[in-house]
Amino acid sequence: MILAKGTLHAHQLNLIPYPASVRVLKGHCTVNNSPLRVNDPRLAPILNYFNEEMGPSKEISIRPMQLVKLYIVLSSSTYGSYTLKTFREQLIIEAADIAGLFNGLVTLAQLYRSGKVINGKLLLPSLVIQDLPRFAWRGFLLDESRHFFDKSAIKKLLGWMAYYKLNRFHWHLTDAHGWRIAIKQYPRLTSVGGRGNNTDPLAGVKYYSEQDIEEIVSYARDRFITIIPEIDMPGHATAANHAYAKYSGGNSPGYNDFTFNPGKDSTYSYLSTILREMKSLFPSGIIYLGGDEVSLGIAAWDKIKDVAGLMSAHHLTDLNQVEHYFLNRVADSVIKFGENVICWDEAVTAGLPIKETTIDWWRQDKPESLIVAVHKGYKIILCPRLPLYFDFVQDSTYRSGRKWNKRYNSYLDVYHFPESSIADNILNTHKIQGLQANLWTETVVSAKRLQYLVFPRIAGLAEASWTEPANKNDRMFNERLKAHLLLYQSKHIYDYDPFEPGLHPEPIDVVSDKNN
Ligand code: TNX
Repeated sequence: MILAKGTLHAHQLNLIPYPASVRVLKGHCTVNNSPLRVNDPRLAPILNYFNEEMGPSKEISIRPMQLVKLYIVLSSSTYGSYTLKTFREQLIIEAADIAGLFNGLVTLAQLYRSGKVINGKLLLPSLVIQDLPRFAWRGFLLDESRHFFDKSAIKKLLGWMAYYKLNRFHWHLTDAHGWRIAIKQYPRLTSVGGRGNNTDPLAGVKYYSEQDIEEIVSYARDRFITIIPEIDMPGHATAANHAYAKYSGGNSPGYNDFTFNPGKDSTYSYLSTILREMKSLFPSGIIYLGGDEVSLGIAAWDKIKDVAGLMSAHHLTDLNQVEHYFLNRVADSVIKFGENVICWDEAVTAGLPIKETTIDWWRQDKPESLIVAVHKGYKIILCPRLPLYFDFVQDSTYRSGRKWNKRYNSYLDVYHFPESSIADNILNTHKIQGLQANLWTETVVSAKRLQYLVFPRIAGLAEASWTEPANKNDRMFNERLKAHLLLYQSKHIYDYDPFEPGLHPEPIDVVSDKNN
């Protein structure tokens, strides 16, 4: 780029997600790259992320610390919106709330990286950016049951999420292959349920302690990311059932101990104790109750006396009604202790309370499920397998990972969502809270493969969930993305390079049998 008068184009600032409006003015803003400080000391904590992310640079001489003026202004603007102004030696961010100030700081961090160092000073263009998010929920899911990563991998991921203004981390902590969160009242959940993973049933016990969770929750909070924990139920409960067999819902072909037993009162008090502990660890105000793929293990319920008893006591005529009864009873107890709930879209017909429930639509082959959610008036998150499952491959040459009838998810497919496949009349209902990409980890064991699946699709996700369609543009995005690929390289991220796919070969952890 840079700074020859009048030649700088706003896209050359390499901002991802692209802001609602960027006005480049004449002249420069001169800054140094030493830690920022703020005009209001009460706001100092929100600089932690910026100062950690940017660090003091060796390239730039250390002068008195750069002052950034942060103002909370009275206005009714969208949560998280901000105005950023740079001119002469002034950096000013105005927002109606603290999340907006943080978003402005993240944009400033990206601007720093597109500035030019001249004579030991960093020159930025003078500009005014006015920005607001398209969606409130800009999410990412990581499955830690199939394979466990660790605290440092999670922090790295949260750091990148913040850099891309993603603000919801859906933590899939329990499933068939491992229970990954310590619960005080039920220690066997981790000592037994934490053993093994999707590729090695004998792998050592792995889980997060209460202290680990506190540390990660506060790390996320400093980056304005809310963590939504998931305890998957009544299906995907195999690991828990190995620990406490008395709550198992029995065996069905290929799916032994897959569900909790919906017929016993004690199952509900067990789960409600667990969920209360979750509430005390996660200040999200919302707990994920799963509800997916119960049909895989439901046949087992036919053989259980307690279930037959429940059905006659509550006049339930089939197992689907039992599944709905289960979800309602657990949701009721969670809502009673003050939390909202979120479930996969199978739960859309379960009759869960509209006001307190959010539905995650993941089955792109079941558009009717999304339509029912809209008609019933649920809040909705869009995370369809196509294009938002990051365990799906992003290139036809991949040998591991999923496809769907030969279709897969390139970074541009992610970028063009949701207007590429969701009708305007659905998007305009205001029920759509936002988007989420899901990384299931059946084929992901190493941090290297995790990075390869996440980068650069996370950049596409950022712009898909933040930027209005009128400001989205493939060619410009590609140019900005090239600068981000250089950043990945300098941070030792093992990314997929869409411009030179051979550059980084696919790291294969598991040869997948689902590659259709
Ligand atoms: C479906 S998405 C699942 C997960 C798998 C994923 C693999 C969902 C609610 N259930 O349990 O890991 O497919 O792509």
